[in-house]
Amino acid sequence: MKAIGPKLVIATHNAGKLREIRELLAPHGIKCVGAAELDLPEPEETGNSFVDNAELKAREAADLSGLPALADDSGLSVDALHGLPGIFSARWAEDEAGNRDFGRAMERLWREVEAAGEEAGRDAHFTCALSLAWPDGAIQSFEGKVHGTLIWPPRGEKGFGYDPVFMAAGMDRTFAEIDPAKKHAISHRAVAFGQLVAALG
Ligand code: ITT
Repeated sequence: MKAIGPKLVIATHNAGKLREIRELLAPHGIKCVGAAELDLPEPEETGNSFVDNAELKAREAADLSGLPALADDSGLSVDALHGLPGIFSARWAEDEAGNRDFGRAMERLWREVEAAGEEAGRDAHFTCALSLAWPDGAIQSFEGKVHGTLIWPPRGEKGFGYDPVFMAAGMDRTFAEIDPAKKHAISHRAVAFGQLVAALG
């Protein structure tokens, strides 16, 4: 894979993701700059998959900044809802004005899971697609998942997004109750990062 540096644009406007990506990149000595710091716009996510959307975000940021750019597209897929909200995870939290409220998104999620009945189960997984785009047109993508179950009511104050309702397989606390280091040991984002770092060689 091509080298990244001296500076990498993190093509996200999500503060929770940016924090996690910085933590995951910290041991690799890569200097990062967030999309908001560079005043980069938030592209419309028109893709039909996590990888499609990660690629369009990374491509736009690399083209506009002239620097290598890393984008993350991620979400929570619920078996009982046939994979929803999936790529619509952020959109489920938005009102008509575009303001996000994940309390509301989690309530909708639970309401729909209950409507699906107990036999539909409570299994869910997070997916994270990471795409690295270079200004010369090169692009490379990676995808990680973590499986678990939904719990109700939401628990914990750490993390972001849907973390308070997700318990990874083998754990007895939600992603919002565990320390960031524990989440980084197993999360969908950490799995995708492992692949990216291995490809960097
Ligand atoms: P950018 O596109 O600017 O990166 P976004 O929030 O719009 O930010 P996505 O379209 O990828 O990003 O939406 C993913 C949503 O899925 C995100 O808003 C979270 O609510 C949720 N999500 C992703 N990873 C998560 C995690 O580790 N823990 C909890 N929720 C997560």
